[in-house]
Amino acid sequence: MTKFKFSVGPWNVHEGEDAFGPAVRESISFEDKVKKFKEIGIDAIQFHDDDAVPEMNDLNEAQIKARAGEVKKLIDSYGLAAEFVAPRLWMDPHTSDGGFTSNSKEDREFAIWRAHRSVDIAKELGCNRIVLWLAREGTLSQESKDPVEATKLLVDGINSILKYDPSMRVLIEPKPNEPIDRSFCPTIGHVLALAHLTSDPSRVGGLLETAHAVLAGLDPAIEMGVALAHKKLWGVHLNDQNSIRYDQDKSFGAENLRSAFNQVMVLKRHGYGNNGEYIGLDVKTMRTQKLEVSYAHIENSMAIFKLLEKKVDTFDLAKRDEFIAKRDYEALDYYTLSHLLGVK
Ligand code: XUL
Ligand code: MN
Repeated sequence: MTKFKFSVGPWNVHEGEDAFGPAVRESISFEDKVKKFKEIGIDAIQFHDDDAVPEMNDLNEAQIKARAGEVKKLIDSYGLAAEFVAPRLWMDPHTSDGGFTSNSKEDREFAIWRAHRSVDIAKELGCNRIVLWLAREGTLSQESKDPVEATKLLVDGINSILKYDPSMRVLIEPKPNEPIDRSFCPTIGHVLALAHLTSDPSRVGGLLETAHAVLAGLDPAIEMGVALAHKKLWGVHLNDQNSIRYDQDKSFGAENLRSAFNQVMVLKRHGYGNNGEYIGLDVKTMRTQKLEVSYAHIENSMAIFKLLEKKVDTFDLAKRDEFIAKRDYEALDYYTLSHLLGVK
């Protein structure tokens, strides 16, 4: 049985600023975060390109690689691996209209430059996964971009990564909206379809985030299952989300425990992790929280995952099959809920 490995990004411990208010906690240095991640049982770090190499736009390619090499030494010294690198194609003034699908040729070239630098950084960090959260690849004003042309531009962007380095795999992280109004790649189904348009579909797969599936009005466990059936679930971002609101990144299970149970079940039952995939967390602590408890949401998410693993292991499959045979799904619902509640 796979013992799951956990990963988290440095942005998951943050100062608490949001669209309506400023930071409420002091910053914690990258090294302190790494040290604490190791202490609480994390195995690997998720990186944006500029988490690894801040101010990278001001550096040349050799300097970027050298800085990434230093980060590799640092994480090695704490016994942590790097899971992936994701180009941050939404923060820069060059990407206000999107990256690969921007209407500006110069800005599209910038996006490709950042994607290639992410590959360089990934190689220095010893990982072969590039995650694309296509944050602004969509529209605010729908007539501003043609969806057919935009899809072609997305494919060109992905192809350029595949060509730049034949050892890299691309994991697309779909999200239906926020910060844009309408995304060109909102769900795992779109990811699978997009993968098949690229020059090497065997190197393009998906990373499914719980909250993003909920924002699309879809069920996270089913999204994961569909990707698993295609052998294309190469990453997950477990967290939670209260319905179709802003992206909340709540602790895993905090909102929908039964849904969390079903996510753990599908991952465990279908060999997720057997090829080195991580249980990635993308969780943010509440803005109310004090600095001293800046990591509790990560520890709680891992603890809930492990508790739900036990619930999956003790879920009585013979009983389930009996209810299925009788097509008594009310009884199956009751059994599932009472099992989660610990009723004997
Ligand atoms: C945004 C989000 C990102 C990606 C990585 O909603 O989930 O943090 O996971 O770029
Ligand atoms: Mn995410």
